[in-house]
Amino acid sequence: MSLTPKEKKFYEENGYFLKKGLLPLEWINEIQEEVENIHERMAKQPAEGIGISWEEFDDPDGPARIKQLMHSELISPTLNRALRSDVMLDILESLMGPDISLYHSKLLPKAPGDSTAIPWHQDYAYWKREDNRPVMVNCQLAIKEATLENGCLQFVPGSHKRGLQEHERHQQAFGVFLPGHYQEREDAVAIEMEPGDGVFFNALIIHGSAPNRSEADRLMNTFAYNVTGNSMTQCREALRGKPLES
Ligand SMILES: O=C(O)CCC(=O)C(=O)O
Repeated sequence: MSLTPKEKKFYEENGYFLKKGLLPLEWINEIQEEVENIHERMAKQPAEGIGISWEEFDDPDGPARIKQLMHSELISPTLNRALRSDVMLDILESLMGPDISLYHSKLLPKAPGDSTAIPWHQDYAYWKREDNRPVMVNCQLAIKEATLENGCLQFVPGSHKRGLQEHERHQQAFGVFLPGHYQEREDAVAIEMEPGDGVFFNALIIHGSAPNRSEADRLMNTFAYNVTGNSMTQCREALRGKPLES
């Protein structure tokens, strides 16, 4: 399942591309089962090898809610299967060439709450080093429905062509962001998704998301991929193409 020339052109011009029905619903059901009660389970006993950032709500007695769970492939065998599947790698190959490495996989539950917006940012602001280029590609997979109400991803189409902009830097999850944090932007488009859809996006596109104003978790997973060798510290595992050099 590679991209058609028209789909690829859309990605190149806009900096993102939404692939409807990227993964079969059976896989999505399995992922949903594997991450069931994830907040409670990880609060009790975090799994080995993962990293969690918790939401910071005003009520200190409220239940602990995960904002971001890094290395989610370690807690979900189906996410691990999905990130290396031919479906995923064939699309990535058409966007970034054959030398594909995993950079990370992270679960983004986004609990309901006023403070759960993700500020506008470009991912390359986190990843830039002297020895790399912004050739990374992300895929955000919908595990549950994503809507504007529950805080789906929003992109500023074409903003990847403007280069890397100056970001503010704070010591917290999603602490690198453009001036103004999150506010509605007229030039942004909301990417509403159904379970199984995946949106691919460029490391330089400006994106963010509104707070979750619904009653339930939004549930997404972002897989970040790098071109193998484009800064070794930013490749976790070669998935296709050249093996990682030691
Ligand atoms: O999940 C979101 O709403 C934003 C995620 C994001 O910005 C990212 O993974 O870079």
